[in-house]
Amino acid sequence: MKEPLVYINGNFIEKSKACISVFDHGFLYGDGVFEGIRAYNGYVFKLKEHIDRLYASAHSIMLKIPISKEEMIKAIIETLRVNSLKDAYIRVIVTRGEGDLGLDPRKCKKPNIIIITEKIEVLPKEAYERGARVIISWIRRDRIDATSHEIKSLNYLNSILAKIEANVFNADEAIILTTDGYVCEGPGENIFLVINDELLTPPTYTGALPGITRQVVMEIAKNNNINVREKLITVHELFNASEVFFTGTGAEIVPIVEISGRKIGDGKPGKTTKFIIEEFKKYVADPKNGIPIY
Ligand code: PXG
Repeated sequence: MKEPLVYINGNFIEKSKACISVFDHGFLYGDGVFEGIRAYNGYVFKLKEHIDRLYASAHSIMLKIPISKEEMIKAIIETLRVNSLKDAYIRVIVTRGEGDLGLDPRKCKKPNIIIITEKIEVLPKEAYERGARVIISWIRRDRIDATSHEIKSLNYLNSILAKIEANVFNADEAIILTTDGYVCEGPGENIFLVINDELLTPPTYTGALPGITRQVVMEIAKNNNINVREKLITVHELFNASEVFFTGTGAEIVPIVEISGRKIGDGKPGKTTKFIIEEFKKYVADPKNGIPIY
């Protein structure tokens, strides 16, 4: 069988041979940025938005990506083409590059650019049908004046610790709070609540990633006369919401039916959640929301 090809700095390398140096600061320190993107039926969904976010993340950590946004878009499209893909999960990674064993990023002269196109399953399939059972993790979101998750950096240990906690308790996923105890997001998902028929989501100043799926869900809500707004959310409000769901490129939209042992609503995916899922499917299938691969 033909091996998938991975883009590394302009070259296409077979997956089993696609390697970068152990001296790369992305590997040594999580020093770099990334994006997770999806292609649906031959169109890369919200590609421009993902690229803008990638370059914004890089800007914040003072990492100069050596190719332009247009070249990056071309490279992603080309990677999908050489792999003959129409539907895919795309991971774009830009690392600080090879340096020495010290922390100083000035030692890293050339960022590495990697593009992987793959399939991904973020949560088990059953979680989508019956709804996810999640726990609130003891680990708090990194603060906005620390390694804020507004920046999509390679430093994901904060999220992984929460994921480990979910695994320990056999839960499908974790919810992460801010250091003040407000609801923030999932390890790789934003979160929404329905209270009194209104859709609520935490503001990104809680340290949550400004998610592209989150943005799309807010747009879908507005277009369908569902009130939606950003609001600081307490755990009490979360437990008593009539519906809760996660959003993310990898996860897409996941109903949440149980949080730390408390049933949410009637314990089944709610009507607003189901409506948003259906509208989201239509939205991603619309060519005007993506960039064509072929
Ligand atoms: N919050 C965080 C911290 C994320 O990493 C989202 C929210 C959702 O954002 P988008 O733009 O995708 O709607 C993410 C998404 C995974 C996985 O396996 C997810 C993400 C990154 C890596 C892995 O679920 N990011």
